[in-house]
Amino acid sequence: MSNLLPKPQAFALRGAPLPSLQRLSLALCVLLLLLACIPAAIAHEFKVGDLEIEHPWSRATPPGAKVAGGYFTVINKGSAPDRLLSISSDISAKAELHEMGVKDGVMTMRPVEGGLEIPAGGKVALKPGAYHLMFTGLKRQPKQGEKFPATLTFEKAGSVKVEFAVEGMGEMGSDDMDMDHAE
Ligand SMILES: [Cu+2]
Repeated sequence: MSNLLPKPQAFALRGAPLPSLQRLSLALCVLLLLLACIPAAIAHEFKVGDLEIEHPWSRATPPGAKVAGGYFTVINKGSAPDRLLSISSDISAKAELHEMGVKDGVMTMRPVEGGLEIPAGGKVALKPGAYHLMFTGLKRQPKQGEKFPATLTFEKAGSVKVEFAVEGMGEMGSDDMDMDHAE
């Protein structure tokens, strides 16, 4: 007779699925909150496929300058890595992807070979002193306060038109490091 009574563990097991359901609904709430935030950020953010390109910006250049930097953050919300392959803009003859590093104690800059990987679920920031775009052969000087269009091409997500907001000449972004580009 006593064998028919459920064992105490059985109750414990039945209760088990609840915490994971709570976790799931918490995750849904967070997701909804994030979605609700998107309209506020739309001012200067671009999307293509699983990628988000946040705040592309450049810097005003002195008269006669032939190069200007380009900076932004790419967020990959997808489950596969993507690659930034090329950039084009009417403001310059060419646009290159550069990375900076220290070689023999000297800060150097070199083109990124084969594009810049944007890891799945990750993000890459292009900023002064790190990865950055270089608009070379400027056709005119970007002016503080304006925006100029450019096209970014990714291996999987394809091409997207963005606008670079031009900030002041001394603007360093989040890092206090920059260097002149010999051209
Ligand atoms: Cu550069």
